[in-house]
Amino acid sequence: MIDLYSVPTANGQRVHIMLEETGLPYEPHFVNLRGGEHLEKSFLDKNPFGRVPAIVDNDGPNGEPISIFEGHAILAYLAEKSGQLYPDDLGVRTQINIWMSAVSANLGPAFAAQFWFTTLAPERSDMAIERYISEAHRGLRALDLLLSNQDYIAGSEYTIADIHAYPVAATSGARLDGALTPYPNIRGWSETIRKREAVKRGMVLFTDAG
Ligand SMILES: N[C@@H](CCC(=O)N[C@@H](CS)C(=O)NCC(=O)O)C(=O)O
Repeated sequence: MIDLYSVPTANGQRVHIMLEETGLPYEPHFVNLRGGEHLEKSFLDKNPFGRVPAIVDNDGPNGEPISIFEGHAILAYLAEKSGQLYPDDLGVRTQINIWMSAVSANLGPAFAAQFWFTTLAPERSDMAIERYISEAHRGLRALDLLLSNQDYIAGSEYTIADIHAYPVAATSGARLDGALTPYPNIRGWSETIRKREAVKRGMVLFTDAG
């Protein structure tokens, strides 16, 4: 059994979708960030950075429990464990790794900073807000360009790279003024993914919590 520790944000949703897609049995645990649960010792034992999502696979390698954090690492682990959504072909895998890294390093942090400066910062900074909105658009433009030539991020097949990027478009992208209007290829791709039953289940997990 896998224990999932998460919240209903883009970072969490990609892991919820992946668990639903693979059909691996899991038990969901909502982490109350406002209440500081992510900074308690019991959670830091799972992720010393004190961030969700994290999973604990009680039946990990050699039958030992393993804690995993960072969405990219969790998706890769679940794909390897289940043998799904991460094709062996080196070219396809490389394309998956490029785009998962790009989403983790560029798009994800741009939206995280945009959210922080827009809604949480004690003082308003228009320069910071503009900077991170512009970085978010830069990432979305790149993804839209990629999807102008192919159905999915790694080519013709739905993979963990799509699961990694989808909530950034569906949840974080929806926060921008005009949402995804300038990105017809992301909208088309997103619409196809949205219809998957596992995606529907993953996207609503915890939405009525806390
Ligand atoms: N790079 C991490 C980002 C995780 C992250 O920033 N999670 C947020 C919630 S969406 C969090 O735990 N924030 C609490 C904090 O930073 O104190 C990932 O991809 O999993």
